[in-house]
Amino acid sequence: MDTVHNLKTAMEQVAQDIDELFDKQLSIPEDPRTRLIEAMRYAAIGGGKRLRPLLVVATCALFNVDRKAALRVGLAIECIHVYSLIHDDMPCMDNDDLRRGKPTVHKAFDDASAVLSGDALQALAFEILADEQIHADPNVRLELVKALAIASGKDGMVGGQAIDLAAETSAEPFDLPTITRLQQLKTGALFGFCLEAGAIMGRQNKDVRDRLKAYARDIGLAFQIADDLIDAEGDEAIAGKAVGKDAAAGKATFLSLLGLEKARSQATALVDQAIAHLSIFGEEADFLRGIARYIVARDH
Ligand code: GRG
Repeated sequence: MDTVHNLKTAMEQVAQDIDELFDKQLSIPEDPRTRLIEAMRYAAIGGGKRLRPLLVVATCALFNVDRKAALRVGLAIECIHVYSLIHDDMPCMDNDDLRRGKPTVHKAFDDASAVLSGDALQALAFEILADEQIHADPNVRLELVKALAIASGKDGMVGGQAIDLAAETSAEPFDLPTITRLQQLKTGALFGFCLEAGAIMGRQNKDVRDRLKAYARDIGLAFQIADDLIDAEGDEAIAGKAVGKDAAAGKATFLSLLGLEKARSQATALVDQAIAHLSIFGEEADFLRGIARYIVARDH
């Protein structure tokens, strides 16, 4: 079987495993929390590419980490990702009606359910990482909790989102270094966690961690350029979300700053560079290489 075929199978398997884990974590209680848990299930189950869990599983596989434990780490990062999508879609932020091909949580439920389901998913991420099923050694669990807190908070995703919101009231459009920093925080930090988590679970040394971090940094930027291209040229039905939003908002993006041709070649160069960081690994890193290529080739 070729790598592309293998990657597709691995993605489908991880998606199924993550759905099953969410289903177990989010059973509907017989009390008035029903609407909250239903909103969490609506957002979390049956959608998305599950790229972040896939990255965790692929990195953990390099170091022969137990797949079940790797999937639980993947579940934690997906909780953070889903919470960020729910909150980002709300009227006070991006105000979107469509996500993963269906109405956004505040549309299907209401604003309060969207806030609370996002909040509860965020808390659930840390509950999962702190649980003994992740790793027998509490130091490993603590390291994971700290890494995810940094990646998702003010020095990571939320910080990036705040810079993004600041762009709307900025007198000048943001320049390339500012957009790069914004994206490294907003989307790159969570990718960074996925690779770092694999290294933490596999108890790797600094050199290996640095290489994996460098891979994550490059695929994070390539992912964002691909996202800009989907927004500019993509199809709403395939993307599963509104497209054409950046240009309509007059937003500075990699695409608006670099132009179509340069943005495409930059994405390809970033993927090549990401793959070069994996040179210390043999064929056990082929999944990570395949994911890097997939990130720029995707249409949704
Ligand atoms: C609201 C705290 C807070 C943060 C929001 C990540 C984010 C920050 C907002 C999401 C908005 C957005 C479209 C960001 C661009 C990149 C991105 C994260 C796209 C969605 O990720 P995919 O393509 O989504 O992995 P799926 O649905 O496949 O999981």
